[in-house]
Amino acid sequence: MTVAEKKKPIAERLLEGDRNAVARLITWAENGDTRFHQALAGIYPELGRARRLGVTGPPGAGKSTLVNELVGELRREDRQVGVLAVDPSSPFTGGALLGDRIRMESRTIDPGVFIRSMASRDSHGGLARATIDACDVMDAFGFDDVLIETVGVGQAEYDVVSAADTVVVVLCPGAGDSIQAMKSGLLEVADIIVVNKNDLPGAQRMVVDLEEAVHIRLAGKGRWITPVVTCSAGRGEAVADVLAEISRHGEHLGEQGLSALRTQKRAGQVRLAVGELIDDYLWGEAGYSQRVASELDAGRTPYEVAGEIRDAVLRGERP
Ligand SMILES: Nc1nc2c(ncn2[C@@H]2O[C@H](COP(=O)(O)OP(=O)(O)OP(=O)(O)O)[C@@H](O)[C@H]2O)c(=O)[nH]1
Ligand SMILES: [Mg+2]
Repeated sequence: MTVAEKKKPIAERLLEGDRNAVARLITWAENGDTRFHQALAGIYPELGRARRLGVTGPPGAGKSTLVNELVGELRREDRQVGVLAVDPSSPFTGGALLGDRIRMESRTIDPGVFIRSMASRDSHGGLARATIDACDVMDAFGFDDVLIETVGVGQAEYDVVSAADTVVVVLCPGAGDSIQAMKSGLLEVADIIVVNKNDLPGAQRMVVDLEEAVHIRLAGKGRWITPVVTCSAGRGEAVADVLAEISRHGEHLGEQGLSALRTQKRAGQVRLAVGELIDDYLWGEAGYSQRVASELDAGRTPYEVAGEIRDAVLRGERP
């Protein structure tokens, strides 16, 4: 890289197809580095071309195997694919991510594919924000599809997957998975439910149970009725059916629906950012911590103190 190239704004380098810029920007996103904000301003007008697909589900359901197969299908259509393997449960690269890397290795030598594992150092909301940012980076780079894989075990993961236009929930027969999924709210986040490992007994039964559950639980939610499809990612069977449902969901949304959905998600992103900014301000620069301590010492309840802080902020008072 020449000195002149290094001086070029990173947003520009990204738009020109520099893969190092992809990696660097995603690292900034992960670390909550504020240099990302400036870079985003440079790429923002270019966003919106990539299809963003979330793949979630319980541990071991076959998400990585399915993602790998989906990537294969998409590559056959000559689409450029970015993959984000997001691991909310282990902020510092753990074994599962290494496993994912190895499983996906066959794809990593393909220049039409970019695979990145992601974690976040900060807790609440940090990973959701980083995932959205990383999707934006991949979108601006020019990937046709961005696949986000995350283990679906709780709210933090659902927040992560909310960066997607279409959410695929992967389940597999055995271990009471369908009941678990119904309890944990996985069905509610699903646009498509995949019963993977249909080479194993119990898959058909599970499809029937889930279809029933979808009709009971999700009826009237909107015109889209969450389809339940089955495949064997491990054997590479019926993966095209999953992709067909993904496309069908995209067609269902249509240009207007997609645009409305994305605006809604951007609004959520703004709320997240406002929360973080105000939080930083109050407990950093403005120094409200001291006031909290003294009011608590004076015997006030936490809610009383919180109310007073809000009122003080609204009055423009400094502590
Ligand atoms: N029998 C069978 N096994 C499968 C199938 N797909 C995946 N597996 C196996 O299931 C295990 C888990 O697959 P992964 O793709 O790692 O599952 P995952 O959901 O990504 O797992 P985590 O990321 O650890 O939550 C592996 O041993 C796979 O080989 C399938 O269609 N049939
Ligand atoms: Mg995995």
